[in-house]
Amino acid sequence: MEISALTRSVVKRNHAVIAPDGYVNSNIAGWKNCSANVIINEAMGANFCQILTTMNKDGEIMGVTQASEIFFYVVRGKCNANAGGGEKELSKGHYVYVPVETAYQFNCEEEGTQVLSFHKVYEHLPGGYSPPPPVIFDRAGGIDGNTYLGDPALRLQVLLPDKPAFDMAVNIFTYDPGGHLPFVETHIMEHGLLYLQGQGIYMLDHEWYPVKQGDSIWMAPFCQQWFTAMGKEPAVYIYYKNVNRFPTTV
Ligand code: UGY
Ligand code: MN
Repeated sequence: MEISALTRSVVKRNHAVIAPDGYVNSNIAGWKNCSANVIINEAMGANFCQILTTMNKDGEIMGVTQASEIFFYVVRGKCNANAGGGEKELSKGHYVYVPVETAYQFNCEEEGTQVLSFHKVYEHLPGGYSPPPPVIFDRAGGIDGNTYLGDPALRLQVLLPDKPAFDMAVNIFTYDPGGHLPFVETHIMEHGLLYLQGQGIYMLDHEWYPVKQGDSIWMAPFCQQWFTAMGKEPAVYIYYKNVNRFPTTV
């Protein structure tokens, strides 16, 4: 018998592990017939937001970005997407980057379609010499997984262009069973991630967590991090990282 008083989820000062068993839905204006779970946001201490939305019958995700850009990724199912005048049919692995001040609309074509989104207040480049990035429609399946730091057990797909106009990176990290980060990372950049496949052990600030498909993790700036994949299939997670801005204000 499962005991409902137990969970693997934890929320700490500088990291969180959120398993789906703890989800409670929120209502988001303009997002209709959807179950939206705000997994990470400022209330937790983060500087960005991660939402996992399940679209029910006639589900619709609609709005106009203001100060925040949004990256949408289809985890499963099918939907139709409009953003900045462009329109596309999306299925698993397709994604859309919506810059600031841009209208977007997603309509569910298959009940149960799940969409992950990362939201961040866009930091304009000083001097205003570079415009914000454009809308991007793409799919992860078309992006090469480059070997990470010389280890063929680790592959990294970089979903957004590595250009100064972008202040957000979203990557997909694949680890073969037994593959692991080559060192404990200690860095100022923040992460939000969702496990798309597999399982393993994450070390967050010297605490050890078993994690698997469906789990999310928040890592605050300087949260120390290390991961190793376990099991019979590769472990795969998609993650957010703030990039390309000088973070010091003093
Ligand atoms: O990009 C990164 O910092 C990445 N290697 N971190 C992580 O997967 N925890
Ligand atoms: Mn990292």
